[in-house]
Amino acid sequence: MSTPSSTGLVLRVDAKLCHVEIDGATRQLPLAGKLFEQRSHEKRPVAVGDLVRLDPTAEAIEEVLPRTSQLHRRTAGEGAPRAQVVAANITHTFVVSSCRQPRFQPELVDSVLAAAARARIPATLVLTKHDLDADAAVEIAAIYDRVGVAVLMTSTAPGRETTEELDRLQRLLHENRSVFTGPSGAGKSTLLNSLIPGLNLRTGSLNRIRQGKHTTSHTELIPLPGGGHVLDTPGVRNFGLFHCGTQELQFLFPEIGARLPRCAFRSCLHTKETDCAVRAAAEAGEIARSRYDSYRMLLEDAVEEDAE
Ligand SMILES: Nc1nc2c(ncn2[C@@H]2O[C@H](COP(=O)(O)OP(=O)(O)OP(=O)(O)O)[C@@H](O)[C@H]2O)c(=O)[nH]1
Ligand SMILES: [Mg+2]
Ligand SMILES: [Zn+2]
Repeated sequence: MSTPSSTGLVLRVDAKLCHVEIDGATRQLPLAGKLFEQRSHEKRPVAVGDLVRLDPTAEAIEEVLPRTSQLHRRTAGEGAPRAQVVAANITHTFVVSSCRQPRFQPELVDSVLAAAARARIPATLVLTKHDLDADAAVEIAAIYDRVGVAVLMTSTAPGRETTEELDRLQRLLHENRSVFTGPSGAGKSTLLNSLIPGLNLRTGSLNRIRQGKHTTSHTELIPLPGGGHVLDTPGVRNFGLFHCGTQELQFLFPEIGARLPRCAFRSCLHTKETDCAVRAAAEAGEIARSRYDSYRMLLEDAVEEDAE
């Protein structure tokens, strides 16, 4: 005899209710008050991808089960910074960014890659809109290739599809529970629509994107026919690292951490110090300028973190 299960999978989190999949059906449930009482550095007690347990009445979420992974970012608001869990229990992060329209944003891409590395979640950079500027796409791809990041170049423009890379992406999607994250207008929802038959996510127009309007407004977990799950997320402008000090940060950029032993000082942060192997490599073009600049940007928060 089977009893109704009391464990569900969170598909979407709204202001008051969570959409939860239980026994194949979707229900909208509130969070039990006690979840808000637990002191936490997290902005919300539950995230998309969480497994949750219901209370005895089966009318509210009572407990969030331990996560196997979480991708989180720092949110600046009033008071101390908090962590926003973008996706829970995922096995792959896709950082999706266009090579053009909107412009490629290395600082954002590098921040997400660093956050994924920190959470030990494998990551792939998806460079979209290859049809708009193939040369730029290849140039960007080379930067990431050199530091061991997997890159897929895609185009979903009719007649200009990068079929092989889209097939590879589709295979990865079926093998994983993944998240798509990146700037607004990168083409996250468009890609998912093209890869998943029958999916009809809303996608944006360039005019709206230029006005800074997001199209996807909620993170949504989408079960894929044929296996796997994917989380489509609203575009982000920045992706700060939560509670990450300077010693940890440099190892999130493999090309920087690897050169530390050759710096004159073991405490070198690779900014103004003399005999710095990292700065020398950046000046010689062995470390991409954009990667070094992203590191410098994240270092500002990390220095503050050290001081706390
Ligand atoms: N030329 C070209 N345009 C594309 C491609 N992929 C997406 N677009 C266009 O880019 C625009 C934005 O696409 P969306 O899929 O809405 O972007 P998004 O990343 O989901 O944006 P948010 O939901 O706001 O985060 C749309 O006008 C798409 O048609 C592509 O491969 N080539
Ligand atoms: Mg979208
Ligand atoms: Zn150094």
